[in-house]
Amino acid sequence: MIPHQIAGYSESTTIVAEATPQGRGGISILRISGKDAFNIVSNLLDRDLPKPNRTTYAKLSNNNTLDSFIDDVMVSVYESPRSYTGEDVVEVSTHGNPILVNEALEAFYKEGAHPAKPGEFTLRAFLNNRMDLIQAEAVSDLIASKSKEAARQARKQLDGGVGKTANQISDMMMNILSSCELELDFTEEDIILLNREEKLLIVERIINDLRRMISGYSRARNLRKGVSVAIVGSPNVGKSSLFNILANEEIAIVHHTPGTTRDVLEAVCEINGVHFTLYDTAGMRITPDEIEDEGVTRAIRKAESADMIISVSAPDIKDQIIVNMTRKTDIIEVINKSDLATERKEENATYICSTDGSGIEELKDELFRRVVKDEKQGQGTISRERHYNAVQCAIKAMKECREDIDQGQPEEIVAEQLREAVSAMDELTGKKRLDGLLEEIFSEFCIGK
Ligand SMILES: Nc1nc2c(ncn2[C@@H]2O[C@H](COP(=O)(O)OP(=O)(O)OP(=O)(O)O)[C@@H](O)[C@H]2O)c(=O)[nH]1
Ligand SMILES: [Mg+2]
Repeated sequence: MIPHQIAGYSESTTIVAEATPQGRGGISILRISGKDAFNIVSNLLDRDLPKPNRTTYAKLSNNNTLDSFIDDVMVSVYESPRSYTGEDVVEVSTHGNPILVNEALEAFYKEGAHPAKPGEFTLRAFLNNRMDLIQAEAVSDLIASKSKEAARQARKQLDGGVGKTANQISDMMMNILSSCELELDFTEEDIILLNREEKLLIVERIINDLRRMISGYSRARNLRKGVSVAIVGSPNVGKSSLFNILANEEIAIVHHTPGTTRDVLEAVCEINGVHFTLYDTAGMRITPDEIEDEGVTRAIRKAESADMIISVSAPDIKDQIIVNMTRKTDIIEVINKSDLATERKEENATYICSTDGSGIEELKDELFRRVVKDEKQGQGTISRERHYNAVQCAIKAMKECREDIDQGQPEEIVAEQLREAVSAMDELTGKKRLDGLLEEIFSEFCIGK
């Protein structure tokens, strides 16, 4: 964990950690960052460090022991400020063996390096203005992404487009704000830098730009987090059969006895690069069987918490439950056993047959379509609730600001709303550091990043 008081966080230490996953492999990379990085590493090598942005072969030894040789290594040097963290950084590649890595780490500790905490390298990059907070989050998202589209989105976010858009909007806010403040300072002299119409025009533009920023949010959030889908319906409609097809694996027991599934079963699948987590559930009915009844309770709970529901019915099953959730959830109506249907009269339903697989591709397309909706993936797309809330807060302040200008309210009142909007944008990019926020964001990281 990052120290509680980020404000008092000390960057004066030199930190080290394994940047590659722990375990055996081709190579392991140890990353050292801080003002003593060059000294610490060069004390343990049989030759000088290479020039910045170069790599050299060397022997790494632990000076303090008799049998001091550790490994043949490759050493890369990045000089401040042109490094990941903005500090002096050295990366040492050893053979990929945890024993060697630990020996090398111990040697670096002895020379004065401290073990890095999760996300501490990226935290330093942020504190040294190598990236804004949204980019730092994108690093974490990129590492954690579970699907191709999620990785692509995080990669795009890492380019800093969102932060740039936020700063441009913030500049426009500042433009009106400084005009208001100057007018306040020179009330006697009747100075007007931006007239009412000009201010309103800029405010309108800001509101539009902010709206554009959040327009792709739900799509981006779904791509980032993946989408949970509960398959629900009456017993025997073929929920487990459908679950197995989508999961591409025989996970659930399929049987003609109603009430076969009781536990909630989980599987993942990727559709067009989007990550879905599927849940098969017990058929919903009133039952005297205590165990099955508990299954039904769990099915309802899962249906309530899932992002999306596939509500399955079948032509041969009477008394089918109708899923009517109080919460606004995407419900996809599916009619299974289309081979038994004499006609297809439900226009809004997707007809499938789990025994021969027909209609499954259409259902997958529908799932994908519901996730991406009609939203376009823009440059300035935000992907976290934190981003969304900050932009919403700025929109609210700007709308009030528009009203105040419109009604000819005093400059102090207009300025107050503008300050609030600027502050929301600063929270978004991390210029304003909120208590606990950095800790929360960076503790999601793995060690070595
Ligand atoms: N004709 C036909 N039978 C199907 C189809 N899909 C499933 N079945 C049959 O319907 C029966 C029930 O299938 P399941 O997948 O176990 O149904 P379920 O909804 O999971 O049932 P519970 O777990 O009891 O709630 C099995 O005998 C399946 O072989 C289909 O598309 N056509
Ligand atoms: Mg089942």
